[in-house]
Amino acid sequence: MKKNILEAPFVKEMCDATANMYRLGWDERNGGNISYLLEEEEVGRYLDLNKVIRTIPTGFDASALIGKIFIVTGTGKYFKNVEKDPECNLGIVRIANDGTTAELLWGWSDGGKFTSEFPAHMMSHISRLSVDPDHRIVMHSHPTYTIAMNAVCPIDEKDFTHRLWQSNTEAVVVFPDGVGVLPCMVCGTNEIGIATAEKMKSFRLVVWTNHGIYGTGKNMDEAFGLIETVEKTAQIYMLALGHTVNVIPDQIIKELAALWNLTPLEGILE
Ligand code: 2HA
Ligand code: ZN
Repeated sequence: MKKNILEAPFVKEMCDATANMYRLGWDERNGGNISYLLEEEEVGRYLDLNKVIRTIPTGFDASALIGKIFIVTGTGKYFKNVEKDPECNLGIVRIANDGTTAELLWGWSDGGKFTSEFPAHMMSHISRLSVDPDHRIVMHSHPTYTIAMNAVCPIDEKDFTHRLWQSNTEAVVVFPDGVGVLPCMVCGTNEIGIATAEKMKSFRLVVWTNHGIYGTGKNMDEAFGLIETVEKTAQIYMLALGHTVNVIPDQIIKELAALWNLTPLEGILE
């Protein structure tokens, strides 16, 4: 007897994350998407893993993820609606043996499919897993102040990271590894997926200029907490912009990192 999937912790986590992100104003309309790598054994308690509802072409080679199972938000779906109808707004897919097909095991009950940013998500999972075997989450969002910062800052990830570290003492402690920055690109393509995944080899956070941000982590709290800290810091930066008389000195940023045994990304601090 299989357990009720609507009570699965991973479904609840997707509902909670999307609801929180919507209420923070980060994910208007169908903005944002999340994918979460699940354990086969865990999913097997809720679903018959031999029962494929339908198959969906991925449009890229995900061979490095063959057999891996993800719960993913759907294309065109609104974060605000996930909690009240998870089975329509979410899907659980397994990457098939050909590496280019996703097998739908549950969800998208209205005939839907995964987010348009599926390439960026899957390619980012491959990159993060190559540096951290405990990695699980890729989260994409459109937080307001982070995007506003893109309008007033050069497209330079070291400079962008420095401005964040200078604005909030939490910043270097939460993301000593910095924030990767991509220029403005056409979203929903394999090209932006490849560029994002390249950054993800060294960053847990990647900004898409004039669009939004990606955060990753071992669990929902880590990915969410990274984006939340960038966005809070970006809000401080934007509120102070044009009036700034104090920024956090590099020496203090270094001491904050040292206090927590963290190594700040090189080439940023004096
Ligand atoms: O899913 O956020 O980047 C909508 C988006 C596209
Ligand atoms: Zn987006």
